Amino acid sequence: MEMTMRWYGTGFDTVTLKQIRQVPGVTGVITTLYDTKPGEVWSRERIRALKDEVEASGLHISGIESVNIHDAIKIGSPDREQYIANYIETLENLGQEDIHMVCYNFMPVFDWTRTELARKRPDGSTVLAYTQAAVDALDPEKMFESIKGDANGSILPGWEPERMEHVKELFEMYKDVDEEKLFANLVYFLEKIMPVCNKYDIKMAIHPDDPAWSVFGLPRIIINKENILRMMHAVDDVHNGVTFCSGSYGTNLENDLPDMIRSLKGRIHFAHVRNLKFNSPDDFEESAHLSSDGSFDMYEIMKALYEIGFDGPIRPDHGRMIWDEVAMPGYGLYDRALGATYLNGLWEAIDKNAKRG
Ligand SMILES: [Mn+2]
Repeated sequence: MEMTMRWYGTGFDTVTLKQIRQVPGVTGVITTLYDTKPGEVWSRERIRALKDEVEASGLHISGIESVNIHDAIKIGSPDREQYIANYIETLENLGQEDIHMVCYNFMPVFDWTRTELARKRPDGSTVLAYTQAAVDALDPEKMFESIKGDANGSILPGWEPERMEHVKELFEMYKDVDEEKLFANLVYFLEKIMPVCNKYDIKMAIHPDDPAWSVFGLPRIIINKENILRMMHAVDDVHNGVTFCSGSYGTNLENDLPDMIRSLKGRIHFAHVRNLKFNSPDDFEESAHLSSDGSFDMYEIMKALYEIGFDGPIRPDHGRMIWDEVAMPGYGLYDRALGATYLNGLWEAIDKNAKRG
């Protein structure tokens, strides 16, 4: 595996490439063109400029998170052909710039959903949290308003204000899209892009829906082992793979994370590893990465990744806000650096144990 950190780009991220370069063991970044809109073609020039900037800092681009999917593709409306053509052009440009891993998601309307961006924990740190009761009590159109105030002035990925202004229309557009239709639209998209992925060896890595169940009555499909294996078989190509995100699949306590990792051997192209602390099955908060701080056994998760021979990029996922840092919720420097170091420590121990037999 290669340890990486997510970086949103100059002007969007409070964390600098220089800082990331100084986190022990981190050699790459997972980045994006944060100011492009879903459906827009990424030009080769802009990709190259981003690459040059990252490489000048002594790091390299380990993959893209994300190239977002336009709603027309998820809905399956006639204009999807144009947006798929644009997506293919973006993949071509990325491939020509020697970038080989692209993370994306297929969640309707909302990206990841949390009900609090700054829940205070006993140690004074603040974390992202979710409680089903808060979602059930909320009008989806107010969802954006309700979390915006805690965002520390940053634009949250998947929660772009210009999209959120049209939440009502988006719900209307998805009204005939059930889980089967969404699944069929995903398969349609994947079949169209596989030739360009094969040509440039671009590994597509779908990010799970977060939380791993339906919110506000919207369909959600990338939520468990059964569904993800169905998707792997529907388009049986190594370039059709997954981002294994422990914090997203782990929102459903019925998902056995090490078992899922083992059954996805060869198809995990990217890993997000983080811990969650459950207060009840439908109230959880994003704890520190350490096993003892949350509900997951992080050793077993890393061991499963090791045992399947995972060799893609891995990154600590959302971190807590600590030491008075002001940053995009989940994406401060300090706690993610602690997470990267902890995960590297687990990996070293697992590796040395394995080699000693
Ligand atoms: Mn994730």
